[in-house]
Amino acid sequence: MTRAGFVAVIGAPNAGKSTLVNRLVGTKVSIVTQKVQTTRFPVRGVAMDGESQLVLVDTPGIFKPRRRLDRAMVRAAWGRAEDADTVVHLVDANAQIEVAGGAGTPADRKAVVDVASIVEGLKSASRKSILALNKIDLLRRDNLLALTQSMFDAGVYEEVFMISAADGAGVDDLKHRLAALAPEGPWFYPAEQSADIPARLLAAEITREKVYLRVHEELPYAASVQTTAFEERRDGAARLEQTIYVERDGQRGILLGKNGQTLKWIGEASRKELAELFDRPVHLFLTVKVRETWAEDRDLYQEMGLDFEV
Ligand SMILES: Nc1nc2c(ncn2[C@@H]2O[C@H](COP(=O)(O)OP(=O)(O)OP(=O)(O)O)[C@@H](O)[C@H]2O)c(=O)[nH]1
Ligand SMILES: [Mg+2]
Repeated sequence: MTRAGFVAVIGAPNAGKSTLVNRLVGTKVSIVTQKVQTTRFPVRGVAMDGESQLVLVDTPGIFKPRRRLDRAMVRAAWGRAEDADTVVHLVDANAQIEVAGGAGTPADRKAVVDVASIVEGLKSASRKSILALNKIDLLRRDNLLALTQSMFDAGVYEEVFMISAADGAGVDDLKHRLAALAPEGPWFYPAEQSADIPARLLAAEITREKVYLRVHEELPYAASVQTTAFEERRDGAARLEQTIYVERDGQRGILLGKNGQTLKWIGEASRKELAELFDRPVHLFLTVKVRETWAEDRDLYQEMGLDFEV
């Protein structure tokens, strides 16, 4: 008898959701950076565990949204949680413990507030979920006991796992448990498929990841990437054209860098990874355009599978 289930991984921004989904799947399906709000739309990865198939749904971080795009992201995350057979609430345990001990960065304190609001959300939706305390490679195990206890007291979790998505500790245990919880039924995808994201969208994501990695300040939130052409050439190579949209002229300058060096680095890093991913030579052509209102562009939301009206 086969099993197949949808597992939504939700959590505050930067908790490590995409890192966890990639690790469970065993390949990169969703981009990862050190910045919050990296993931902008739900991404599906597929993992097999014995006769069980897990469709892992990586979601955007849940936080207090302001802009239209933020609202759409948060809405999408809760929507996927609602639809899933199992919800994993992933928490950056290190941030929680730092703040509880009176330390922590402003980002850690923000994460604590976001986690509290997610617990409230789960409560009001009467949604039982699995708590996964992440980033345990950064802390001592005895520090985790108090955190586990206090989070369990919220009454919204059925079980707890302590993991490191980064080094893989505890991830197999979590995977086996998720596989056992999957409902009986036929698989949704062929066993060898690991991702379900259109190639041009994935290609745009890889370039956006390089933008985030290279340009650290406020610019990432002001940037978006679109693949405008994707051609298979006769010689077996792929030829891609992408546009990076930014909101202001100054941001265009930052992205280009001196003599175009920054953009060149981004293009080269992305091209290399795309060649590996698509297993063929890639020719990548990047253009930077200023479009103050890209985040108000209906088509973009449709492409990302997000609701425009939220
Ligand atoms: N030390 C450590 N770092 C981790 C772990 N898991 C993720 N990270 C790091 O945490 C940062 C955020 O990881 P992501 O996977 O992008 O987090 P996310 O929850 O998907 O973030 P958003 O998409 O912005 O909501 C990255 O720098 C990761 O390398 C972990 O287990 N240990
Ligand atoms: Mg993410």
